[in-house]
Amino acid sequence: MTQLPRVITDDVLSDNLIELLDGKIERLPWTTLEGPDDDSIDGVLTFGHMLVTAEHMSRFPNLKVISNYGVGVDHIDVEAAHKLNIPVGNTPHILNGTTADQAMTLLLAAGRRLREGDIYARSPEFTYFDPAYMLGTEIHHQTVGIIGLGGIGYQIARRCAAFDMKILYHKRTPLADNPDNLTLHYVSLDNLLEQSDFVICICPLTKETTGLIGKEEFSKMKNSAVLINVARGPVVDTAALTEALENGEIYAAGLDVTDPEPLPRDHPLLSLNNVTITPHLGSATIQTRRKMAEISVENLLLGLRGEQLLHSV
Ligand code: 8YV
Repeated sequence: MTQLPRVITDDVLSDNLIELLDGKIERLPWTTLEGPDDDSIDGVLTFGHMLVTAEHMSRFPNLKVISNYGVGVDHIDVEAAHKLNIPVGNTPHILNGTTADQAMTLLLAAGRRLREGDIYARSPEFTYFDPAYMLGTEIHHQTVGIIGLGGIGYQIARRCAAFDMKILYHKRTPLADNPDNLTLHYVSLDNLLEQSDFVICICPLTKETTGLIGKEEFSKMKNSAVLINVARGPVVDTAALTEALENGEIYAAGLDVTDPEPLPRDHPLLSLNNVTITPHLGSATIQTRRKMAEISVENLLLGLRGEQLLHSV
């Protein structure tokens, strides 16, 4: 019997992944990564955001591929992998629309106080209608500032255009390709923070973007502004965000990611009414997660055979 490739995977995998990997690899537990040197390991498949460091890679001299289920690879030392000629696969493009939908879900929910409204509508206190309660902030015709206008950011911009919003964006270099001819205004980060009613973070997590939105940045934002983070938790300084929300420096926040993730259960952010949090659901639809499983498994199998991956970073 031929030996199956030996692949370290997260201990918890989705049913999609389990089905697609069946009979194709020998699955090894995540603890293998922390174990002794092993020249029989062929691949690593990351499902969540467990760290894969240079030190890990150095212990497996025959590692042929690291395949990530997701587009963001900030939990993998990509530079170290490149030095060792280990391709790192990811699943871009297919989740752009879905993650943009999640950004809009949070924008609408935070702006129109969906979380509080839902709780109130179910509570015994809701006995009469009062036109003065729970006023939110307008969304259509407001100004949105998108930080990081990549594939997902562009899909967010398309959705904001449909809400008649004025769209500002900031990224390292102005957008080269605008296939839908959207009216987009390239501005500095300071201008974006000062002018936006909604600030949406959707940039990759890098050394440069870690702590990008902190105390100083909140002080530049409008008191009526809403912050949305669908990027990675550490892009926003959690302590500064908590303070800004508590002190009314900004109006509300909608977070799909936090730092740390999850937050400790007694974290003050969790008791604030003006924050709406989802547990990292950016790409969490049945259809998109299926496609992510297919692409990450295809990347893994191609890498194990020494062939070019469908998508790599
Ligand atoms: C994934 C994500 O679901 O793709 C990404 O970068 O943040 C999410 O959409 C997550 O990474 C799953 O591992």
